[in-house]
Parts: sequence; C-alpha cells; structure tokens
Amino acid sequence: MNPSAVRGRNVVVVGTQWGDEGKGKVVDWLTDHAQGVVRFQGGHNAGHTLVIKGVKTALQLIPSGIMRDGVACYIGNGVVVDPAHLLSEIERLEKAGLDVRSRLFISESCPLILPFHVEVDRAREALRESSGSGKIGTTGKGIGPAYEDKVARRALRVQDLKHPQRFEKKLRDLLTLHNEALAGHLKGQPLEFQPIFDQAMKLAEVLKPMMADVGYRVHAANGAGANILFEGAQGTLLDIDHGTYPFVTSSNCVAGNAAAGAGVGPDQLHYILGITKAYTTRVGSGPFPTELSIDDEGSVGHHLSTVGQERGTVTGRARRCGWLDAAALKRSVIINGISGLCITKLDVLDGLEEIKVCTGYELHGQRVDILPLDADDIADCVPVYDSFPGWTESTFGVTEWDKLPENARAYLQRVQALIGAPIDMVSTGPDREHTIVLR
Ligand code: 2SA
Ligand code: MG
Repeated sequence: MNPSAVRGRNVVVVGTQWGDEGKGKVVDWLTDHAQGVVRFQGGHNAGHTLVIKGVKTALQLIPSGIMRDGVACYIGNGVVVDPAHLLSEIERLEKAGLDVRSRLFISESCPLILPFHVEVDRAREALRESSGSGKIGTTGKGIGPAYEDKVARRALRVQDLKHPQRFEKKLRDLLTLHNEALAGHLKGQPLEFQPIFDQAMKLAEVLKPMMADVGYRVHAANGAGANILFEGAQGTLLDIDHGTYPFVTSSNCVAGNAAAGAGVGPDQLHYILGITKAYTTRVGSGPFPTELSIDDEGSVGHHLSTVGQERGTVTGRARRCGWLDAAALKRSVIINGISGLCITKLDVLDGLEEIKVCTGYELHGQRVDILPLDADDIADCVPVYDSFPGWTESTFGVTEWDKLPENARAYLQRVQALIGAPIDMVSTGPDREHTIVLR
C-alpha cells in the first residue's frame, strides 16, 4: 500500500479540533512516502509526540520528518522562530544521534521570538487574570506577541540575524516599545538590550548555514517529483480567524495557510488529511460544549484523561476532555476542504459502556447543527447527543478494519456520515505500526 499514490503527491496534515489530535504520529507515518516535511505556522507552542519502536520523542518547532533519515525538513515563513529554543531542540535531537543540520532549512522570512515576547505574553496573561477578563491559557512561549510584531511590520526576522547593524537598530526600537509597556501597564519585567543582542549574534552564527529560501526550495523539490508533507500545528478550532476567538492561537492553522505559510502556491496542496481524535480535548481557556469533568474517578471524563494520558506536551497542563463533537467537526471539514480523515486514539474508548457523539446544539431555544461563530454563543450551546453501545474488546494496535469490534466500526461509520468526510485512516496506538489504512 502506498498512501501517497492514493492521496495525491503532497499531503497537508491539519488538526480538526483544538490541537493534540495526534498529528505528529500521522506525519511520521506518512513520511515513509515523502522526501520533505514543512511546518507552515505556529512555533514551539506545538508539541508533536512521536513513538518509534517504543521510544518517545517530543518535537516542538522542528518538523516531524526529522525522525527519518534523508528527509528534508523546512520551517516555512509562517512559523515564528525562537532561535534559542531552536538551537536547544537541534542539540537535543543530535544527542539522540540524529543528523539535523544538513537537512533543516529555516526560512529567512520567519519572524523571531525574542525574550521580551515571552515576558509580554506572560505579563499579559497575568494582567488578564488579575483584571478579571480571564486568561487565554497561552503556552507562555511568546507566540502571540511575536505575531503581533509581524503584522505591525516591525518584527525582527531570521534574515536580520545576518546583518548585525540592522539587527541592532531594529532590536533597540522594538525593545524600547515593549519595555515601555512592560514597565507601564503590563507590570512586567523590562529587559536589557545587550544580553539579548549578544545572544542573538551568537545564535546567528550557528543558524546561518540553515537559513534558506524555503518557498523556492519546496517549489523546486516539488518540481523534481518529491512528495511534500505540510505539517499543521494546533488545530482548526484554535485558528486565529476560524477558531473560538479570542481563545485561539495567533496563526491560521487551517489547510489554506499551508501554501502562504510555506511560500508555495495552493496548486501544490493535493490532499488534505484532517486528524480527529475519537473524543475531544482542549488545553487552555475557552468554550468547549461537550466537556466532561475529569476529576471524578470512575467517570468518563476521568477515563479519557487518564487512559488517553491527556497532558500538554509543552506545558504539562492537564487537558480538558469531552465527547466527540461532530457539529464542530463539520465546520472544520468545510474550512479545511478535508479530503479524508484519520481518526486517532480509538483505543482510548475501549471499555466504555456507552459512547456519545454531539450532533448539534440547543442554542437560545433553537436547534443548530454546526458550531456557531461567536465564542459567547458556543459557550451557551447545550450539546445534543447520539448514543452508541461501547465495546469491551481491545482495539489497541489493531491494523485491519475487519478486526475492529463491530460496535467500533458502527461508531466510526456514523461519525463519518455526521461529519461529511470519509475516514481514510484509523490510528489505534502511538506507534507507527498501530495504523489501519482504509483508502
Ligand atoms: P499560544 O501559546 O498563544 O499559542 O496559546 C493560545 C491558545 O492556543 C492553545 N495552544 C495549544 N493547544 C493544544 N496543544 C498545543 N500544543 C501543546 C501540546 C500545548 C501544551 O501539544 O500539548 O503543552 O500545553 C497548543 N499550543 C497552543 C493554548 O492552549 C491556548 O489556548
Ligand atoms: Mg500537541
């Protein structure tokens, strides 16, 4: 079976929920048939966990393709890059014996995350909390403030690292701006220029050989017949435009941004694979209609949280858990133009007596069958559920559709019909091998 032949040459992998759907594993699995993997948005707020022959690796900024020898890995212009974090991730992978520097390409156009972005991110969260307006629950990595500087056209970019004088001037201006805010209403810690500058110049020397014109390289690789994977981070419901605003991340996580964030044309996106966890999780604040309490032992929420090991890869925060929300997924399928779905972590549902799927909501006395656009409306949604009998057999590691319990197949078939996209893959465990391919 050759998935890339079935799915068209280039595949975009996106999360259809609030992130943590298991994209890393699927990208790694698909990389068997790809010569390049591109990250196109987000930064080191992502946490992609891969388990290869029982050994767990968590990647944050570097594309998951790095785990396969010879695969080129690209960090596209749509990604915000913390250079200090990048170097530490490179070094961590090198310690594990991987060759990283010869096949990692970093777009010169990436905006940089610098120490004051982290300070501003954290100070803002503290302020939101103390003022009673409520935290977003960010990862505290400086993602939002870095994207703000990009959109305000004052960001330092990877290419500035090659020009010390230009870097110095831009850094002084930007630091002054952020320090004023930090010393003023943000009640944070203003930072000194010199240590930031010195550290950036040191990192510049290390990163220079990896700086590249990523869009052009990906275009050329595609032209030469390579299969390219576009690796999304976070998920559709965290998208800056289409998510549960303002409880979102600061980038477009949807498939359409794979082109703009990698620097290629949309004609290079051939197949859109949506990753959907068999239930729902969310880390951070914001509305979540199908949420269950995870605190009570013996409850379904507790089962999902513990059996699913639902903790943030980056921050270690306990993820909120709930039933699958088909009405939210319907929205994701439309926005992403999903070609096919991969359902992950099916095995976590093993042993539950009853399984529920949200098919729509009661909202202000009316029935709606798709996730509303306004986060306040979403918070008012009362989910309407379909109920299914569960299964007692283990689905862990199953590799054939016919070997799944009958009730599991019935559940997946109903989900497919509700969401409006075909299920092309099912993941039944964290390892590469734990995969069912349907088309
Ligand atoms: P940010 O830091 O500005 O992007 O946070 C804004 C919101 O986006 C959410 N967010 C995430 N949600 C799920 N997974 C993410 N990556 C890590 C993981 C998260 C972790 O894989 O587990 O370790 O906590 C991720 N990154 C950002 C975030 O929770 C806010 O709701
Ligand atoms: Mg994650």
